[in-house]
Amino acid sequence: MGRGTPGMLPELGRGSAAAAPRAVRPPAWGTVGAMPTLLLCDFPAKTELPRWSSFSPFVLQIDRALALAKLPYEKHYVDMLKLKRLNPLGQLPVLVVDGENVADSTRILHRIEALAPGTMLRGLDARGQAEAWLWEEFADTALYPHVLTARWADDRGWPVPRGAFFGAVPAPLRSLVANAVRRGTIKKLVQRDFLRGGLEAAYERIDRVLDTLDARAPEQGFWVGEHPSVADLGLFAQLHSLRLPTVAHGAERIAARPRLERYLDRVDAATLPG
Ligand SMILES: N[C@@H](CCC(=O)N[C@@H](CS)C(=O)NCC(=O)O)C(=O)O
Repeated sequence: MGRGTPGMLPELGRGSAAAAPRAVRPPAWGTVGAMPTLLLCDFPAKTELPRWSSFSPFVLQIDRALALAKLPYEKHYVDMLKLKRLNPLGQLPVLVVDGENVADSTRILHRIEALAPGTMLRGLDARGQAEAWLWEEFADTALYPHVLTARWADDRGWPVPRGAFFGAVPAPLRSLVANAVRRGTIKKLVQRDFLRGGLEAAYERIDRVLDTLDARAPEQGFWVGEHPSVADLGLFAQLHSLRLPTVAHGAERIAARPRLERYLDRVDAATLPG
């Protein structure tokens, strides 16, 4: 599980990346040959930290979801020049399911639930399931900008993406390209109304959100029930990424909230691949 497969070419998988989600009949487990072949595509940069399987919170989320569902899979590190062949939107993760490219973390979670029914929403009634999906959506849209801000906009975090993501760019162009990508990321954060008031205002907002999550974090069990669900996968992926040890000012913000930290440690232990 989680090992690279440099020989495979998922870019050539059947594309369904931008298509609407469709119902998938779960395979008949126990039937010889019914187990789907799963390939999780990630960026080539590695954190070298075992509990942070990816720099991407969304890829990390799918790593943890596949571990929770106990679905065996391989990891594939994409050639960035071919990313749009894999997903026309140019984003990761993409999960290749028997040769079909499935993009977008939320769509992938739905597919995992179809492949291994009950694993993403264990023990939840219809209302609990709806709530779990809403928290997952909240995490994807409202928490991800915090991760980007801490790494890309803050000068203290910038050495991490600068050092990890641009190694393939020829040396004379490297800082030009890195700075252009950084400017583009900051511009998108401003457009999303997240950084419009500057870094200090963004951190004020981050701290308010983290305080609220700390107050809401369960002391036992998981976010919406006794078992881990898509709510935990979404929240964990973003908040665990915010506490990437090499971005100390992000990690300190989580460490300052012990209730939230204990909750994250519980999700970490329950979803660690291996
Ligand atoms: N809605 C997508 C968002 C995925 C996403 O933003 N992935 C980032 C990496 S963490 C990415 O591919 N960024 C490249 C880009 O947006 O150009 C999902 O949930 O999978």
